[in-house]
Amino acid sequence: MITFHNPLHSGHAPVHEFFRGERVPCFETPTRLDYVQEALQLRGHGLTAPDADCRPVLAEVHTPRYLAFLESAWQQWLALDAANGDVQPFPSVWPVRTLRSDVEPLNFVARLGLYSMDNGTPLAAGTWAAAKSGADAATSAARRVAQGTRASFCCTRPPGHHAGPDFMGGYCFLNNAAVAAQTLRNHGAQRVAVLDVDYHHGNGTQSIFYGRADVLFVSIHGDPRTEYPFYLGHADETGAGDGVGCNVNLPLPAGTSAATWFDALEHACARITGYGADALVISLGLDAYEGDPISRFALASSDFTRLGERLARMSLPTVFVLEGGYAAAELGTNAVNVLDGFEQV
Ligand code: SP5
Ligand code: ZN
Repeated sequence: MITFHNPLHSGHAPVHEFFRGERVPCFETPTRLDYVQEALQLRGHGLTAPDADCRPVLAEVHTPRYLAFLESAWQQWLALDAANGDVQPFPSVWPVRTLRSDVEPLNFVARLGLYSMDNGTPLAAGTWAAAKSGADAATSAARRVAQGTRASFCCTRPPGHHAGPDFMGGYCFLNNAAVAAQTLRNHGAQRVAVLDVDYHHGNGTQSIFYGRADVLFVSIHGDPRTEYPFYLGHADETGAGDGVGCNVNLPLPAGTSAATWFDALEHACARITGYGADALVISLGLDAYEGDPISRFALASSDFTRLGERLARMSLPTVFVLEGGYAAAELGTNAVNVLDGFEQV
């Protein structure tokens, strides 16, 4: 499968995140992508450099002030104190209910809180360049499919599906799947479906398209009553305004078996068929894997082959976009199993 990689991903290499108030090593590491690229090459998939600029489409899925903040966030951090080059910035205050988010504070950490949904998404020196280059790869992958290629894979990190119109979160900065979906729309697809199979609900993608009828968002994920991102992803979120009926959440309890997960996948596929999508974007998180260190579904590596086979039977032009998956050593096998399963049908 034609695979667009992200040549700048390793510049995004924060060291630690927080778990229950303590610093722990980051789960979302450059090593993850090394494993995926190694598996791709071993199994005969080449790596192609991005050949499109995401800028125009980025402006269709994120707000100008968020993009302006993110692009210069690291320089803003260094401007506070030159010694900050060795320190990761984290937000410490957020504009929750009753507080104003329309006025940008002059204080950097307050701005960081304005544009973040959590304190689990550390910035590093190369974050913007890595995220931008990843969105270029997503644009490139979608264009290739719009030009008639059956399927493509955007092999990138940091992931994207938690990033909303104007915020980062859940290790995500720019929403690569939304960029891919919008690119397909801009190149002739009338109706695009995004199917999110990451363990965590794709709150950012949902929010970006929630009021639109031209993009269907369908997600299978851990029940947000117990699983991150907690505050979105319930079954009663079905879209708003023009987008009523174009959002489908299929939350499953932590501990759900592969058999039950595949039942939900059948339901998801039926909804996509019923919608009449003419192109498909897969938010391909591999953290539904039984060995994932931060997730609690039970898919085996062989189940990812089955997933790819089932997606191929949708018979839609398909763009795969890498999201989460933190069992790094198995990530390559699991991701490429999906792609090979797809191509074997
Ligand atoms: C793209 C994606 O998969 N983002 C996931 C973000 C999850 N952030 C919360 C991580 C919580 C880590 N909990 C550690 C439990 C260790 N036992
Ligand atoms: Zn995830």
